[in-house]
Amino acid sequence: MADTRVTLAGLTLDNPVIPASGTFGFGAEFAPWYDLDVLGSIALKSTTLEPRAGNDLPRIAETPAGLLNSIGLENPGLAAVVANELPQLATIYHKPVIANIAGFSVEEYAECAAVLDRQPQVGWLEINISCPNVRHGGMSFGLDPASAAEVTAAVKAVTTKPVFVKLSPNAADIVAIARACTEAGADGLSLINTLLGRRIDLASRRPVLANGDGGLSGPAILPVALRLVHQVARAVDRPIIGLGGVASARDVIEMMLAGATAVQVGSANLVDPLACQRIIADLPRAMDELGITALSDIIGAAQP
Ligand code: RRO
Repeated sequence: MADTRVTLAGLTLDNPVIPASGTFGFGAEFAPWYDLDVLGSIALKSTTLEPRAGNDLPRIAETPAGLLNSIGLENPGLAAVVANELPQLATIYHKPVIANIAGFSVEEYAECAAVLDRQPQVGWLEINISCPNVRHGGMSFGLDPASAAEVTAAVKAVTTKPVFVKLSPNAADIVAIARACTEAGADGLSLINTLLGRRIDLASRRPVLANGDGGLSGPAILPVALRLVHQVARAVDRPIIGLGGVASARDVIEMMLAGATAVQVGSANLVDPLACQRIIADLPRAMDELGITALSDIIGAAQP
C-alpha cells in the first residue's frame, strides 16, 4: 500500500499535493467539483490588509505551455477573509490550510500575520515576498536578502505557527535570499513564484497585458523550478514546498526527488479544475511503477 503521507514543519499531510495560492481562491469555487478533503492542504489566495480590486484587464495571456498573469493581488482584504472566507472554507475543507500573506510594508505583513495566526484552521503561514505584479512591496522584498530577512523576522515575532517564505525566481541569487530567510527564523521555504515575462500584440504593437509585464507559470517553468528547488535544498536545512509547472503525479515525484517535502499545483487548476484530484488519485500507481513505497523516503533523493 503506497504511503503518500509527508510531514511539513510538524504537521502531517495525507499527501503532498496542495493547490497553489492564487489558483484556488479560498476553495469555494472548487468545492462543487470534488471533495476537497482529498487535498493534502490548500494554499489560500494572498491576503493583504486592505481589499484590492487588482490590475486592469486584460490580466491573463496564454503562452506556449504556460500562462502569463498580472492579477495584481486581488483579494477581499484581511477582515473579509477572517469574517467570510475562512468560516466558509471550514464547512468545505476539514484540514489545516496555508494562509498566504502579501503586503506593501513590513508592518502590513506583521499585522496580517498576527491576525491569521489566531485562526484555528490556519496551520502554516506563507509569506509572499515574490508577487511580480505590484509596483511597490510584493516582489521587492524578495529580491534583497536584508529585506527578506526583515519581513521574515517581523512575521516570526507575531506568530507561533510555522512560517514558510515564498521565494521569487527573479532574484539574482535565490540561495542568498533563502539563507537570509532561514537565518531570520523561517521554518520553511516555498518556491518558485512566477517568472517575469511579457507578450506583445502584433496588431496594436502594445503589450497584451494591461500592466505590461506579468508572471509566467505552467509546464514551461517546471525545469526552472526543479533547478531552484534543487539548489535551495542543498543550501538550506529547512523543508521546501516545491511549485512551478507541476501537472502530474510524476511531476510531484520529480519535485520531491529535487528536495521538496510537499508540492503545490498552480496553473494546472486553471486548465482542469479536477487537476489536484487526478494527481492525488494517480500518485499510488506512479509510486508503484517507480518502486516507491513511502513518498517521504524520496525527499531530496536526487541530491548528490
Ligand atoms: O496576484 C498576482 O498578480 C500574483 C501574485 Br500575488 C503572485 O504571488 N504571483 C503571481 O504570479 N501573481
